[in-house]
Amino acid sequence: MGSSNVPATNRRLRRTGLKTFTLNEREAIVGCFHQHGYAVIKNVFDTDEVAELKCATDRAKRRGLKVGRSFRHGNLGYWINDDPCIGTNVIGMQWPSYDEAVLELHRRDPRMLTLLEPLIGRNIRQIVNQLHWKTPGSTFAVSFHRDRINRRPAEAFRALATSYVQTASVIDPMTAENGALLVVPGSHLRKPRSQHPGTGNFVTGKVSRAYLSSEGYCDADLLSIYAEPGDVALWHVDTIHGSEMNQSSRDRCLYINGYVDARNCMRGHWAFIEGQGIPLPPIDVPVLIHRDDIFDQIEVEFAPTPTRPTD
Ligand SMILES: O=C(O)CCC(=O)C(=O)O
Repeated sequence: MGSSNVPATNRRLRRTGLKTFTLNEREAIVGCFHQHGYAVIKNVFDTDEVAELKCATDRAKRRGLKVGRSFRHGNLGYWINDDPCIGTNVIGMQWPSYDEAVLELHRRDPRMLTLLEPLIGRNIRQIVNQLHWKTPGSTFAVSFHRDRINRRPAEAFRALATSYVQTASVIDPMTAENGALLVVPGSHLRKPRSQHPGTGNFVTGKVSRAYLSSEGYCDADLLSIYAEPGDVALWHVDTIHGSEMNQSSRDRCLYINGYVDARNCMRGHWAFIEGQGIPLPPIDVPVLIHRDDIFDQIEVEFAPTPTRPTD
C-alpha cells in the first residue's frame, strides 16, 4: 500500500519519532473495538513519559489530601471521601488537566488522535477527563455499568454508539490484585435487557453482580484488562465494565479521557480540530460539560462527595 494511503496523522508521527502504528495495527485496533467493544494498545507512551505522568498524578493526589475534602473550581473537581478502612482518601478528579500541564498535553497528544481518528474522525470534543485512584487498603470500587448512562443530558449527544470512545491511559500496572478494569466483551452489541439502577458508579467494597446478571451475564463473562504503564485501553459506550477494590499494597491510578465526534455532541472541551490538539481555555472561562450551573458558579466551591453518576 503506497504512502499516500497512510493517514496524515501517522505520517506526522513518523517524522517526530513518536510511537507509530502500521495500517495493520490500526485495523486490528478498530476491528477489536467494533467486534469486542474494547481494545488494549501496548506501549503507546514510553517509560519517561509515564514517569512524568506518574509524578503529575501523585502531585495531584497529594494536593487533594492536603485540602482533605471534596472541592471544585469550574469543571475541575477533587473527589475525596472518608473511607471506612483508611479514612480521608482521594478517589478521583475531574478535569485534572487544569492543574497539571503534563495531563493537559496528554489529552490532546497526537498518539491519542491516531487511536481515535479511525473511530470518530479528526474533529473531536472531550467530555471526560478524569483520574481514578484505588489506594491500597481503601474500599473504592466501580460498579458495573455502560458509559451511556452517564452521557447526560441525552439530547446533548447524537449517534452515541458510533460517536463516542472512552480511553484509559494506564499510570500504574493493572493487575489481578489491584482492581484491574473488568469488561464484558461483546456486551456493546447486545440490547440492554434491564434498567441500570442509575445510582452512580463509585461504590465501596465488593462490587454487586446484580446489574451484570440482570443483563444476562455472570463472572465467567468478565475479562480482566491487565496492562502496564504506557498502555492505553479503549472501550465502547455500551460495553459493560467495572472494577473491584485494590487488594494489593500499590496504588492503582488510571487516567481516563472520553472523546466524541464533534458533529454529534453539544458539550465538552475541544480536544482536536482537523487533527490539531486544542489547549484548554483558562479555568475561569465557563465551558458546558457536566455541570449545568457552570455559568453561575465558577469559583472554588467545597462540595459533598458526588452523588451524580460519574465514569
Ligand atoms: O477506574 C476504573 O476501574 C473504572 C473506570 C470506569 O468504569 C469508567 O471510566 O467508566
